[in-house]
Amino acid sequence: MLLTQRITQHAHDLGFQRVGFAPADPLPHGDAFREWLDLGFEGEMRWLERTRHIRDRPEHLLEGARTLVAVAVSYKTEDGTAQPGRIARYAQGFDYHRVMEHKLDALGDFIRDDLGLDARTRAAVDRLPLLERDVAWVAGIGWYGKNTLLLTRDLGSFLFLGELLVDADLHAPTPQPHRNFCGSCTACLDACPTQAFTAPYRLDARRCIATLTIENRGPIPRELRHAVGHWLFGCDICQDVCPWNRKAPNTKEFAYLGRPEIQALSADRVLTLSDKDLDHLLYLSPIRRPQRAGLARNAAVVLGNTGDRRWVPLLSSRLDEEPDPMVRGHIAWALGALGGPDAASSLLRRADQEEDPQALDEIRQALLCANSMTS
Ligand code: B12
Repeated sequence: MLLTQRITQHAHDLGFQRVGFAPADPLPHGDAFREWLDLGFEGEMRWLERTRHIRDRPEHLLEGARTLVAVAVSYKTEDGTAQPGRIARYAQGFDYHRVMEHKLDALGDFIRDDLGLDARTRAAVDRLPLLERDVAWVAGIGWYGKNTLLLTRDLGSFLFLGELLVDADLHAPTPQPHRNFCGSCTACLDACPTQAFTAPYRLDARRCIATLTIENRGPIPRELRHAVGHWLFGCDICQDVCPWNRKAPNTKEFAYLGRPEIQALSADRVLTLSDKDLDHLLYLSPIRRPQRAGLARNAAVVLGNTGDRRWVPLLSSRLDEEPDPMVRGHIAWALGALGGPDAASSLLRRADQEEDPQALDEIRQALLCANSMTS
């Protein structure tokens, strides 16, 4: 059996559903990445700018790198999140970084111990500066959808990608970049509620609900809050509408199946759980990333978007008790969005005590909103 066949077989045994090989050469879409940065589309994700010249150069990640083993695994699950508040599918299970890095390290051990290759390897999953979709595309795993996600015909796009860099030549056949099967379909571009796609294959990440609810540490821009809708963490809309995802099977990987305690994390629970309880609940979960304040901010926006005034008492009590002024500002916004006399009187009461200028500004604007819909 060829080296690449044995590695592929072992990667399958480890649970990776797609495996491809590519030389560790400069990647083809490095210039597209830099143009994207020049347009400022990375927003607050300055760490992307800092890696401007290396993301398309795998050799920076492992001295003498010769080969990239690209892997993909589905995380598609039935959405089981409690309402109000939806959690993107990728985050309903355990943190994929750790699971995949661990398995890729095991693949590296297999290359050394079982195949007897004197090779150094390095696992990459999301956190290393590498254009991972470009690697998967070059390695023939799938094609770029217009929503920029890597797609396959049988597994769709609910995929995690990872790579193993190897400083040995594995004698892989020259890969063929995957053919594109999107045709004239624009369902993903049309469905985005924040109009984050400026063109096919081009996402203004500043408008993407995933950025707004996960990466963003500050306020969600007021003009985008309604469009965030019921998304508590991340967003799946541009994948949910993709025809290729309709028939894709659910994942078989235990780690990515929805965890009941995570799926039960509705927006109102986020606002009422203690820091300690939330911390325990989010053990090994990707939802830790925006920290409590980011998640509470999102929860307030979700409740404001329900249009259901039954949330006014909860929001009113949180407006008095919430320690973070940025979150108080979003709670005020939610009260303004729900409107009505009770929301207005809570806002008025808080306006007298509020010392933070930004939170006070939010309260004043929310009051205008609430008063305009007092009935
Ligand atoms: C930064 C980042 C984000 C940012 C920016 C997303 C983006 N589109 O770039 C934000 C926070 C918005 C984000 C969101 C999500 N992310 Co993210 N993210 C990343 C990260 C760390 C870097 C991506 C990057 O380099 N962006 C830079 C820009 C320039 O890339 P791009 O827009 O895709 O442009 C490329 C292509 O469009 C292509 N291209 C350009 N022009 C053209 C023209 C043609 C004709 C073609 C064919 C191609 C092409 O070349 C460009 C360079 O590669 C990667 C992990 C990694 N290290 O790669 C994960 C990664 C892309 N994310 C992932 C996931 C799962 C998500 C979410 C689904 C999570 C969620 N549910 O909320 C959403 C999806 C949103 C979306 N539609 O992209 C997965 C995607 C797996 C897949 N199937 O593709 C990755 C690969 C992580 C992983 N290891 O699995 N993410």
